[in-house]
Amino acid sequence: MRIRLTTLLLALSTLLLSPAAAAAQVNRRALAERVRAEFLHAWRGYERYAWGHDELKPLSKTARDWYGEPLYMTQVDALDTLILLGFHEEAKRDREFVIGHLDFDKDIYVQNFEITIRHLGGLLSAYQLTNDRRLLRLAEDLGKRLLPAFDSPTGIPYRFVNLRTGKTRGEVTNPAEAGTLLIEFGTLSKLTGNPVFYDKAKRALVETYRRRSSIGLVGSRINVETGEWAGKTSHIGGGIDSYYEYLLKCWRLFGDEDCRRMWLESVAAVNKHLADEEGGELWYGQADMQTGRRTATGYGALDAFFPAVLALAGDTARARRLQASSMKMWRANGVEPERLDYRTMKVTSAGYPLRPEIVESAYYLRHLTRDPRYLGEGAEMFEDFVRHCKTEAAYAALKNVETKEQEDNMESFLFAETFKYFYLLFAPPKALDFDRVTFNTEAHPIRRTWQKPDREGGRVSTVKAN
Ligand code: DMJ
Repeated sequence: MRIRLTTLLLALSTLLLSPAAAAAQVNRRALAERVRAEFLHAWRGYERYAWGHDELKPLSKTARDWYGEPLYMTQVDALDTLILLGFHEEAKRDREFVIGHLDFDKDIYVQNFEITIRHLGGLLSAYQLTNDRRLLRLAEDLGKRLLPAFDSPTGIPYRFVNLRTGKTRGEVTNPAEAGTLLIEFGTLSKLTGNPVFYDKAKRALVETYRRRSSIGLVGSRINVETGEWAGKTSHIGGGIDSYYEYLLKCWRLFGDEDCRRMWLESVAAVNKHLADEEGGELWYGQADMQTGRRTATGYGALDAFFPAVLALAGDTARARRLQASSMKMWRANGVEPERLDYRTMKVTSAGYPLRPEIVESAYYLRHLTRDPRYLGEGAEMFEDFVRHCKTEAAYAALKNVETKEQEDNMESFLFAETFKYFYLLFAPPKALDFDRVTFNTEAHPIRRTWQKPDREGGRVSTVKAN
């Protein structure tokens, strides 16, 4: 009842007041506390029904392991959020469990990208927050086991690698999986003093970029053995998204000037060929990577990361406009779908797997513009999120945002990202110093605890972009 009343008041104030005035009604402290309470509800469910497994299935109250045996996906992904939200007892218990049980010496093929952003990112971030060197040792062991993935003729990594044997699989990958590794591998190099991690991950990023078309766009799928594109549709959504994110962020985190150049050229091409004006609104659609010809007008929950990246790069004007479009997408059904056609606003993929990107963008925009409207958006989304996704045991994905039917699925990024970004949006700035961290794509904050780049133009590795 309390939730319904709050929702009603919020909806009324949004209707009657300007966005800024509506946002002024947001009680940030109370909302931050509510986020903590909801996080704890979901965490307790995980502890009770799935402790020691990768994920909780929130409707059947059973557990799921990605690879048949657990790699403690949720426990690693959630650790820094437990710390940042101040759940110290739970964090300690989780950390000791991970250190006591996580062993990467397993005869399983793991997806290099997913394990890098969740495990490597999670372990490195938790190490920086706790100074517990056992976490760094786990990260280093994992990093070494993932290295064979990069042993392709092009240096672009295979998608899967066996953690014990180093054998690889999956020769057709995409820019996101190839290019979303440098924050984690680069940080591992900085913290261990071993440059091999930085060099391999940077080469993968550079080799992907090198294969951009003459108009500066990358495609959707690439063969790591031949370097040929196997899918020539360009966009900013899933499969490419975080490739752009890491070009920008690796410049920010490492001062790598090659990343700066690659980012600036790439974002110019994206803004020229993928940005679309539709009825006075800004969207980003699909285009042929070679000609720039528009091929589709799809936008979705994953694309909604882009306002955060644009804002971080200083382009708040475009970031604001795109966030307004993302909010239109959210409001059309009271929760965003995986994908819609922005010309017709028809949903083309109806699920909501608890994704964080739109909240992440509200958080970045709030921090970088100080505009209270983004608090109002966050409050509105949080009410919807709780109303539709909360279950007796935890939180559940939605199978269909139009019917709000739930699905027996709760990905670990709920803890790593969605709750973290909601919390940081409402919490006082001292909860985490935005300007001193760079979030990896799984929202694991990394601090530059190593020396600033030297006078060699910020060159931090032997790999150069051309
Ligand atoms: C996360 O694993 C990461 O944010 C990734 O970059 C995209 N997909 C999910 C969240 O939606």
